[in-house]
Amino acid sequence: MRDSIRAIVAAIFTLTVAAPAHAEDGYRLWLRYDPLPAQIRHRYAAAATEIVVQSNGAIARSAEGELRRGLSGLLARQIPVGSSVDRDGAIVAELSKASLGDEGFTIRTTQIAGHEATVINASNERGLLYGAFALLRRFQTQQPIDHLNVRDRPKLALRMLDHWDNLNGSVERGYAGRSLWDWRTLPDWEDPRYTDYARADASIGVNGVVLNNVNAQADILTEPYLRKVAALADVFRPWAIRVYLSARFSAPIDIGGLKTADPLDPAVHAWWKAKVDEIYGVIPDFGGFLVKANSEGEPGPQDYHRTHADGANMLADALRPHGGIVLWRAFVYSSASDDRAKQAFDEFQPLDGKFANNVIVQIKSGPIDFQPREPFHPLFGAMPKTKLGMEAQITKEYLGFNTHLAYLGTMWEEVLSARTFRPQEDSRVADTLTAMAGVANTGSSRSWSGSQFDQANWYAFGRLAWDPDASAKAIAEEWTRMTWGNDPRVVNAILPMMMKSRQAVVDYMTPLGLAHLMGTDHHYGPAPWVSDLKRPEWNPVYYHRADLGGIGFDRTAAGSNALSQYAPGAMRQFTTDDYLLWFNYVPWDQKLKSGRSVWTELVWRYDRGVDEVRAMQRQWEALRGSVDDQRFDEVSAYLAIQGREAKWWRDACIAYFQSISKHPLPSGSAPPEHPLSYYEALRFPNAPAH
Ligand code: GCW
Repeated sequence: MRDSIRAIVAAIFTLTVAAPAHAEDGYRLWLRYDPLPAQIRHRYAAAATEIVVQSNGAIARSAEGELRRGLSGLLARQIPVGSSVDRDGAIVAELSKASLGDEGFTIRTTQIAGHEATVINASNERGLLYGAFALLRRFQTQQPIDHLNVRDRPKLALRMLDHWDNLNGSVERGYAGRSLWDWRTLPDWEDPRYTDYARADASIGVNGVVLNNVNAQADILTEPYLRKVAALADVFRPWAIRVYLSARFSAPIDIGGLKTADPLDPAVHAWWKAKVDEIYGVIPDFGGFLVKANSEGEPGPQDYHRTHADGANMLADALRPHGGIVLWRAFVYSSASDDRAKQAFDEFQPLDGKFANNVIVQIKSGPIDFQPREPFHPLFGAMPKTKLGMEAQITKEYLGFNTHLAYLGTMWEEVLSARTFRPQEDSRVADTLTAMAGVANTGSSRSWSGSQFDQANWYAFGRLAWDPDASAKAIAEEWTRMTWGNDPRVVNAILPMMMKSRQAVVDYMTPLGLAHLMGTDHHYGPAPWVSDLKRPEWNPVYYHRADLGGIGFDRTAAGSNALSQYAPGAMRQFTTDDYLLWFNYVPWDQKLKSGRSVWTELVWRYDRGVDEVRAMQRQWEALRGSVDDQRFDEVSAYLAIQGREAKWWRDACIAYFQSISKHPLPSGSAPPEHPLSYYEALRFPNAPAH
């Protein structure tokens, strides 16, 4: 009897004391605001006694609410909101006459009305909002908050998330559940989750959101949908976020009853103008259109023998009176080109100077398609008279979906800091940009991104779009502290895992500059052997070109000469073995800088990738008990999946390449678990999101 009472008491104790206040499912992202340790709270206490936001707009109210929510949580007491400074330790946000830029801010420790205060200043409320999040971040990461003299502003004007969300609720290449937008219940029901989404975006500086897939349905432009879009725009506006839509180029035919979508046809022009006017009637701050045209079967101006510029400028004309813009994608390829990697450059570079000034040409980070490693896209720096944006893929279509831990900050840093050598000798990719757009990895999953660590990629994208010169490592540390806590043991374990993770994926999927070896269509798992697809550039064999003599795609002057699309100075960056097989066809026995032959190096790198995942599994296991069980278990399980799939990639690719190279495995390297035929026979009809 006594034992059972004790058991009940113990159970109640566990429930009331040990259970976390929140389900640890990752919903709160990096905006957790759990109480800081007591001694840290004590240190901060005198500097956060009240909140005074002296501006009346909706964005200022967002800033005030977030400061209150954040500081009250972190400091474990209600911080009052006042209308004037009447004690030491106020946190003040107010507009200033100083010109701090459209979205910039300062945070300074100073005196107001004889009281010590921390003051956020900005030229408008957007700056106040970003300043509020920046200040909260200091608390969250336990940085000093005295003697502050911070000045910051975004380096890029446009920091966008592109959602590849379909109107039926599915998400193309989305691995985090269904679309966040419930088109069926909008505009009547504004799910509170829309606000949480906007808060998260605002906290990292995202200021534009494309709601629908670039493979667009024209229906989004019809009146019922526009009212739904307007409802979302209303939710996002107080968080300084504008709404954009993907526009289907054939919309005048699809929903407008016209016979053509020819951009030079006056009726088409008039249709778009009227449509745009209608949109601004319901969404006065509508951002503009994103367009995928003449790409993967989408309609476009080339259907009428017009150029990309003709198409983009026609839409830009309609948007200009309202201040809207066109984001025109440069992701084009076809079987006509002898090398897919060259086509976008060949089509777009000659159009430099032909695009209207409210058009941004949106270019994928690399010349093919978001592969684990690509050289930077040669268009960066090559269109000095055109505004350019970089499209990065946050959702991990080619890096293991949501179950592989791969921190993409390092990948984007690599591209952004790459030297283009044009238009100036010292130009880097980052210097050529007006915008960055990230293909979102969000969905209805409780963790938003479908995994705890994929949240880091959403976070890092926003922070890099704000400052393309920021360090991926510093961003990873910031995110880790906010998401997993400031315990040095935890931070010191997670940070190296993140920093090595992307190279691990490169190694176990596509080492040495290989690319596009994944299964057709669904892109799940390895299939380097596929050679029978209708279009040559859909086949993995097109990309690796392995035969008995060697492996790799010759893009030098002797081959496709894609290399010549780069400035001569830039080419030097591609002489490392990381890009070897992207640019060169090399004999299997050629010796590399490592002293190993190409064949041995290939196997060695596949092994290194698998070993790295095993190391991550051990490093994570050591954190058992140091982070909450719920998230710990999810990460453990996903790392186990990653471990299995890394080995699958390694085994299948080695089995295949060995069948081509006819070389024995280097000593010490384990033979693949199964014969090649086993891997070739695997089928995945239910792989997600294609
Ligand atoms: O990488 C490919 C994807 C397609 C995508 C396309 C694009 C939206 O596999 O799903 O379509 O790129 O970027 O347009």
